[in-house]
Amino acid sequence: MRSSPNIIITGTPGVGKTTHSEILAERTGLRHLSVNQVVKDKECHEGWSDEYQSWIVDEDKLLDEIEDDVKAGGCIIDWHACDLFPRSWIDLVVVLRVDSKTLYDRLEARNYAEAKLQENIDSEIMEVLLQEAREAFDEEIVVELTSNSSTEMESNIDRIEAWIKQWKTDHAD
Ligand code: DAT
Repeated sequence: MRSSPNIIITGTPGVGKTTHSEILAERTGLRHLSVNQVVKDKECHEGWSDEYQSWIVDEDKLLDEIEDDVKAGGCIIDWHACDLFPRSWIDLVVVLRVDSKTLYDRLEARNYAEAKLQENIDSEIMEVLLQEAREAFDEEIVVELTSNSSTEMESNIDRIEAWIKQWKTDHAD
């Protein structure tokens, strides 16, 4: 039994996963587990895809690499996919959402190539990550939150922080 919950923060690139995760980690003492960083640092990949401009992730290796940490609890898992994580590891799945214009501006600021930019905008419009989360986890642990502005981000963080406190109270000995 873990004494601190595990939370996935997911969504299309640019929605605000890293920003939310970092602030939440600072406020709550939970650990920001950047999957991107683990994939790079621990080489949980089979090389770089030029087409997708991302690592070709070796999911088995990645899961082996993070298993002990996640099983101990208290991880904020930041990744643009969620259906690879075993259900028993996860207590809450937050899917961040952004309107297309805002996402366009954020990805353009990151110098994304037009094709990749468009692919991500389409994915956001089609709610790909939200569907993935709802298919992979019980619906009651999947929460959709909008992240268009810093006011929304503040409110999201307050909500998640309150949820963590409640989880700890409910799971105290
Ligand atoms: P992700 O980790 O999902 O790719 P990020 O946290 O790196 O996204 O954020 C992308 C950019 O958008 C970054 O410059 C911070 C900004 N941003 C994120 N969430 C925001 C919000 N709710 N309001 C304003 N700016 C935000």
